[in-house]
Amino acid sequence: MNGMSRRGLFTAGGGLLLAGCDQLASPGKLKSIVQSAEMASLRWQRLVGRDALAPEFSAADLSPVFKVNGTREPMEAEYQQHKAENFANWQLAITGLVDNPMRLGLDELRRMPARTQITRHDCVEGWSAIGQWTGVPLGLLLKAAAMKTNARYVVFRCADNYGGEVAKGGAQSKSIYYESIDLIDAFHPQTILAHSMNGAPLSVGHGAPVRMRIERQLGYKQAKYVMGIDVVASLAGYGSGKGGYWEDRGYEWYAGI
Ligand SMILES: Nc1nc2c(c(=O)[nH]1)N[C@H]1C(S)=C(S)[C@@H](COP(=O)(O)O)O[C@H]1N2
Ligand SMILES: [Mo]
Repeated sequence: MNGMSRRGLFTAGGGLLLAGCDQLASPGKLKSIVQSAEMASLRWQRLVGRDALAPEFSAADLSPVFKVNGTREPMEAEYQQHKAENFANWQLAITGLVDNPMRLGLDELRRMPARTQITRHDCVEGWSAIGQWTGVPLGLLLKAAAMKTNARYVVFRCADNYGGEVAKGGAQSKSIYYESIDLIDAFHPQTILAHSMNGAPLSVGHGAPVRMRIERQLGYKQAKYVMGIDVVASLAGYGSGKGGYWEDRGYEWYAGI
């Protein structure tokens, strides 16, 4: 990322955030959307209200216990090293179809404009919990990275090699946990890269140093331990190509709630 736009991200961040949809509405982008077969489905998604906000709650509603699910701590050497250094040398990479690829440290992310939201997390396994999340709106980061007009999806690459929990019959073939969303969810105002939960730095169990909150989607879309964000035109290069660790195992890619 060049110096100018990096400064812009920190000093004019609020402005960038408000202009978060410019990227989608730029003439080149609009042209590529109109020309694509996706136009019909995008129009349909607008009709059914993909941009509506998920309900938000008050501090009194916070769950006394918020379950840790899936990976509880990535044991991979790279993650363990970052954890031992308290994530001081960890950097989030934003790469792919962007004009300004970026690497951002945890301190930098913490200094950026943030959104705080108290929302309900719904896991397909049948439990829910209400938590408070604080983090950088993903749209702000994508705006600063300047997506190219052929961008279609945002992929979150996680630190953990997940094989399922032994107690649930898992731990057979492990593969990197990853997730992906389209640009509507990417620019949704409640889609944030959370670095804090319930007012404290994110714990390892809940996804330190940063995890996604995509509040209109189910639990398995809420990628923990995000190491990299790739802007892509196709999901083919990841896992089995279905857009996520659980999607590759039969779950829906669009897990809207
Ligand atoms: N990297 C990673 N992200 C993940 C998972 C995981 O195993 N690894 N599990 C998912 C599932 S199924 C749920 S319900 C939530 C659990 O988040 P929590 O541990 O903060 O409750 O994380 C999601 N994100
Ligand atoms: Mo889940």
